[in-house]
Amino acid sequence: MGYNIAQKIISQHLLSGEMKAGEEISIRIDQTLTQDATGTMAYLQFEAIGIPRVRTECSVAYIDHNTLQTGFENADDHRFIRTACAKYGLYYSRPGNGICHQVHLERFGAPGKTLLGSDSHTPTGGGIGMLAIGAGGLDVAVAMGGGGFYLTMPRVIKINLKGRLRPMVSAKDVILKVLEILSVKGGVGCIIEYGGDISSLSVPERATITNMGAELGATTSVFPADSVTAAFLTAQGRESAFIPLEADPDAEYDRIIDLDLSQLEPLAACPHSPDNIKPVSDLAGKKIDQVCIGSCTNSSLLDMLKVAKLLQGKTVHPDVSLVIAPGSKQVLDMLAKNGALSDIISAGARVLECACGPCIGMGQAPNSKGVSLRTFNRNFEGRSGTADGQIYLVSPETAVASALSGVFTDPRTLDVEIKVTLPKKFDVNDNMIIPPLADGTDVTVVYGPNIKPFPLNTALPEELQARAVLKVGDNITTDHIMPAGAKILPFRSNIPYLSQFCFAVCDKEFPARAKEWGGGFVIGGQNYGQGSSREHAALVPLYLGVKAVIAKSFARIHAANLINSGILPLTFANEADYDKIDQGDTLTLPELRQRLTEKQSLVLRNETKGIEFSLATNFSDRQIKMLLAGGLLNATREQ
Ligand code: MIC
Ligand code: SF4
Repeated sequence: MGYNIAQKIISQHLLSGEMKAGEEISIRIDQTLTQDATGTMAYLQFEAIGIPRVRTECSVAYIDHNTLQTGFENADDHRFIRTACAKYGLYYSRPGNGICHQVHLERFGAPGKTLLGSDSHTPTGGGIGMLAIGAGGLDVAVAMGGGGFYLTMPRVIKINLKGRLRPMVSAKDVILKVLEILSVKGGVGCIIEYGGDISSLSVPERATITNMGAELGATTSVFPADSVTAAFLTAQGRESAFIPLEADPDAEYDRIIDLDLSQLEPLAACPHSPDNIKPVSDLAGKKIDQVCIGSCTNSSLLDMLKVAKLLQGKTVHPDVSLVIAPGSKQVLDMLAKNGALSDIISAGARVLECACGPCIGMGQAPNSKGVSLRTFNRNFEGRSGTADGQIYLVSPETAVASALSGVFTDPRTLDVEIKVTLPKKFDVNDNMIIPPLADGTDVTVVYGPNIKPFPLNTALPEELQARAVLKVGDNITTDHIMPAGAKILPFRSNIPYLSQFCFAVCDKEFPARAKEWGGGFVIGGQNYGQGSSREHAALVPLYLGVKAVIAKSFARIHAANLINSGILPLTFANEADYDKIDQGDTLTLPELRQRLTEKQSLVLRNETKGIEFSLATNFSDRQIKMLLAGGLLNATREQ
């Protein structure tokens, strides 16, 4: 039997385990990336591991999230990361150079390579044929030190494409359609592999699609590497990085979904979930307040050229604020040189620096109850910075058409034709990327006062007894658990400070209650911890004394982050048992160490209700070791 693309890359990087769906495997990581909001923790952890220099082919630290600098914290963190890069042998992409995923695609991504990034949208690299996976900072720190990355061998779903997108229908509409089909948990445990007739899709379009595979909960998404990929790499002056990559003709898939591009129409993900999809034509006429264009999903030169063309000679509607953040310095520079930037500025767009910006709530919060159309990838409640903001995810074409009219507008109703092609040569100027030093031993890493030690768990006791300190429903995101945004994000290196905001979106009293009750258990529904890779959503609960999360199911990265921190992610053997726990109940997990070691199912006793039921566990030996030791760092030290 032949291999699909995912299996090909995995087999070439396999360090341990069997390539059988559901089995734990580990793979060698060629490249890593971090961004600043997860990076500070990752470099502190790298230091704690104690390896003098990174052992990957290439590791890059980007500064793109925390760039508002309303106080000293952001700039201090940038300096910490810059000096850590110099000491430990990493590339440093300076603030202003762009969003990690966009820059990595332009300047470092390469087909057939593995990339591990401390950001959930690392699968953007799948657009160029990489196996690019998002993970918590500690997993990335281990990979930087040359350690393998452990994951469950995923099932592979093929999306078989045919036809071509019609005018004004966009790559964004492709992935919104896939989200409609599969939902935000439909990709859990899977790699999404695209195939069929992909020749009409450019690399940036493919990257938009693989980027938002994160919203499916997928391990990653990947496209073949073909002549389109080769042309993109050549245009970036990196033709030597190209290798062709396609699935074997007899490759097998766990599921095949046929998608006819020519049948797609402009779509929108409605509040507050990326899989809450409606056709834009159904929303037509609805008044809007704000439009934001950018983020790692839709900030490429191709996107921006389309936007500029549609804005040319027009003015943004008086009731709408239009903000645009190009994805990288290369994009912004080329827009400036070819005049497209002037079209954007004259139309009245507010041009932001090349960074994540409003996507992570760093400014540009909409007005109260404001309807905001964004080309971003997440519309979780409160993420925009306005608690009752109504965020819709749309394509750049829909975004501009609506910004001009002041209401939701299907871009196909515009009387314009846009034909935009990528240049044969991008303007390459890596002057904002500081390459690694040959020898960093003499460099002193500089820590600012905002950098506080991260919490470390202790070995698991034989029995755990605590109260259900919080009970939440399905699809809880890491933005619920540990919100971001302008007021909180600057404190990513300061867990004690962050802890005041833990679960603030669900229950403002949670941090105080957790302190008063001495921590406890969190009870969750389906797909607990979906969304970002931020390990702060594990470290902060750890700091507040959370011992276990008992849920119907978990998102991949968050479950791994919990285990790395020594917090037990446990699932109900019978989902209906979720109803048998109320917030405040006292719960006991007896004979914990013994049952885990012997791989028996765990028992949960609800002391308040006088009942007990079993929990399903499916931990690997490695995970059990970590849980017993109180997390990955403790387990490593024990070894
Ligand atoms: C996000 O989009 O939520 C983030 C901010 O990029 C996160 C990482 C973080 O929380 O720092 C992600 O997607 O992993
Ligand atoms: Fe940045 Fe938004 Fe992309 Fe996260 S999703 S990396 S915040 S642009």
